[in-house]
Amino acid sequence: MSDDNKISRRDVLKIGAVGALGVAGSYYLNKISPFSNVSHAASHSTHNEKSTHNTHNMMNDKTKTDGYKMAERLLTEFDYGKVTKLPNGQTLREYTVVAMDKEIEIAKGIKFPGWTYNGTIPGPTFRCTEGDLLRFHFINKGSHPHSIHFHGIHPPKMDGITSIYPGESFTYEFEAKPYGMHIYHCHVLPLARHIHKGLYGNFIIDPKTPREPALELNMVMNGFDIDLDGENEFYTVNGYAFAFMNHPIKVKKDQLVRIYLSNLTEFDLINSFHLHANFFTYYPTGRNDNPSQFTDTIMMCQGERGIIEVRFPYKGMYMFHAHVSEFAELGWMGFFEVE
Ligand SMILES: [Cu+2]
Repeated sequence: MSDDNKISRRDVLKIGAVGALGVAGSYYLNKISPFSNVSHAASHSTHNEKSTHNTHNMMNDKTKTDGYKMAERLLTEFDYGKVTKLPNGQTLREYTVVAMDKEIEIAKGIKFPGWTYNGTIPGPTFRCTEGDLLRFHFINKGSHPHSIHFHGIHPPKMDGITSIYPGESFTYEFEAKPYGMHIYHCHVLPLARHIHKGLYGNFIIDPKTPREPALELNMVMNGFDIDLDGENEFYTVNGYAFAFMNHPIKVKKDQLVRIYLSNLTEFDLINSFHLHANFFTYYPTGRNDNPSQFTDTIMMCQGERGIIEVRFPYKGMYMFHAHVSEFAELGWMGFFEVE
């Protein structure tokens, strides 16, 4: 079949996106049009070629833009909530989560009209310990209905499949279980659009016996479809293209590094994490009782997540990136600088 008469899954998604976004979608298309190297009509292969010149500039940008600062902050910031003790001794953690529309800088000079939790893409990294009682006070100040769907074990009525309309609020309450590396995201239809616009993040439930001390890093793999054609023009970790390429993550030789990694990339079936010149131990879903892997490359479908543990035996620069070459060239690559 030629490309002309083939109706792809992406074409179907496109129709869905236009139908759902209507006037707002057109507005954003017009708004981003000055960024001429991302053509609305371009196919996946051609926009990759067109992006080459700009991405080369982005790869060599050492300035600390707002977008970069957000990605850097999300790398090491964990939200433990407001902590109190209940009469029965249980720890209660309360979080306030506000859905809001916000423009996010996702590459140098490129703004994405995001739907966010608390103003960042990805949203905050919620963290707690197995057995804690969690209360997420969700307030929708956005322009569309949203929800929070948590992965984990909880009563179905706390599962976040019911729309919370703009101006409304809802409190999700459940006990944190099982321990591991989880995610959360909006679960309102059309799902691809609500997730892709930025409503997702990592959700870590620590085991009751703490893990070994380490340099802990939070990484969410994602993509941005800035022209709303159902294909991503940028791929990142933590929301900013080439963030850790231009500003390498500093680690110490032989130090234990633990990465909480998830894939929330919409429209592409898989994403991956590849580390150069080293091997790591990978724990799927952050479970020590799952069979682990000792490797330098893992792949993840959307929603898949896990924990990477690694030590660097030599000083120097270690590259890491998606092993899907196109994703790497469109923003998803970085360095560890071992000192
Ligand atoms: Cu939503």
